[in-house]
Amino acid sequence: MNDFLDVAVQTAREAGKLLSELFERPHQISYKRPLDIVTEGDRRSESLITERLRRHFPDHGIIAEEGGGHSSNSDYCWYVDPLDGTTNFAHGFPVFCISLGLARRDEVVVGVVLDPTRQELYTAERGGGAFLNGKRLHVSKIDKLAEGLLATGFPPFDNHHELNIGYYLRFTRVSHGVRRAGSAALDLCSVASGRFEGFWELKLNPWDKAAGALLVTEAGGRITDLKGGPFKLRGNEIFASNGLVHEAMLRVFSQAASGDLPGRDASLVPGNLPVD
Ligand code: 2AM
Ligand code: CA
Repeated sequence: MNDFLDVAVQTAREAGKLLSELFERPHQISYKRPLDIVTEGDRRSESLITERLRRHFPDHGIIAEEGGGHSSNSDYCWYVDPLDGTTNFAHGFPVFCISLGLARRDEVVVGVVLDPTRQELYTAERGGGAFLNGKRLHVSKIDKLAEGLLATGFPPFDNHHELNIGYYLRFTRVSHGVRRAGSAALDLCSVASGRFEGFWELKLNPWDKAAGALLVTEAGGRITDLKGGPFKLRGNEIFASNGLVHEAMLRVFSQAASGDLPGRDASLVPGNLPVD
């Protein structure tokens, strides 16, 4: 397993160097479909990563966001996000990462996430703990939702926006706030490192969450779907927390789903805001 982790770390570092160089230059943006962008960074990082993984593990499968992967009969498959946070990268907002997860028969066994801006390397092996730059990670000890900092995301091409805005509104009212920084893999790492108490998102792909999900569980956190059922790598929903605020957050999802959303307050319209 060490070899898998070592190659993933080395590969992520090389891709991180490439993305850092490209980040300093003007970006050429193309559209996969309306609102869904891709940059030279996504493509070149993916070519580099898939080339390295193929060279070291020729029989492993690779599923990569920009389509550079290949299937195989092996039990092992790499989930590659060569640039998580593409929209941030394209706009010069320095919150993006590389995410590499190795699954054995759909169970993630190795996870590596590199934030090249902060030089933060997150690593995990199943059963071996989670680490940030070599230092052991633990989820936070905050056990009250009212004292928690949360995160979510809104993929640009998502017909669940309205549902998630309902959750966003509710959680904003009952916590220290809900961040929406634009990289699901980094959000999951922030749950693992104790910066966030919880994170959820409705429509992610396996490459966004494979590595981060392992980081969270290896740091002592909990991952389910939004109803508390088992997390599925190929499923739509992900809800990760430090475990301590999990049940309280599940209650909020269930209240919101049953239609118990906060009502509109007529006084809260522009030009008519209350003065403190
Ligand atoms: P990306 O930057 O690799 O595309 C933000 O909420 C999260 O959603 C990011 O992790 C982002 O990953 C992901 N995302 C962006 N576009 C998406 C799409 N069209 N479908 C699903 N997820 C997407
Ligand atoms: Ca991506």
